[in-house]
Amino acid sequence: MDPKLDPFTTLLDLKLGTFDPERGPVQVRTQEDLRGFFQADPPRPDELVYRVMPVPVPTENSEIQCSTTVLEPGTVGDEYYMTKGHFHAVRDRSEIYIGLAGEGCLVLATEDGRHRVEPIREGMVNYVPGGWAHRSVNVGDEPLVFFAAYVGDAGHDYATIERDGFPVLVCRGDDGPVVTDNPHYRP
Ligand code: S6P
Ligand code: ZN
Repeated sequence: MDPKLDPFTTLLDLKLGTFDPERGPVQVRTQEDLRGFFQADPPRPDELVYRVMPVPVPTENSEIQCSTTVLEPGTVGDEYYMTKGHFHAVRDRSEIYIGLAGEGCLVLATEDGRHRVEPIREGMVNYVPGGWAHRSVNVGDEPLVFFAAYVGDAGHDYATIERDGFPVLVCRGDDGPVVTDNPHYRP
């Protein structure tokens, strides 16, 4: 075959989640960007919630996309800072997360309403099978940093999550994180 890409190398800072050199534009998500994903309205709309550092490649299933995510500590209402969460647009596409720093959890859900909550910590590898929506949540006091690699043509379906939510919420309790049923799941 005639190769489509040339090889490349970048240095990943295992604590900060940054690439040197950067491979693509950093995506920034503020509280305002997450309006409708948290139960409460954003109290500080301009405040940074997370950044995604991508290593873009063609969006074809012969390629492997990867990125790091840095999710700040914080809450909106009782809910810990979290990513929007998504199904892959091509539903059966899978993904791997590797925890680099901080303390978090990965909330997963199927279209028929099953859910799982898995830990994200330094050195942990999470496998996200096709068909499972996924959202990461920072339940600690430091940034949560993880690396993700996924099938190139997976794409992202955020609209289903914005409409239906996840079956459970991860909230700050008196003695730490509490996972509760989401009263607004699939209104
Ligand atoms: C991509 C992968 C991650 C997320 C990132 C931000 O498939 O799951 O790179 O994109 O953690 O989350 P979200 O839900 O805003 O894309
Ligand atoms: Zn994904």
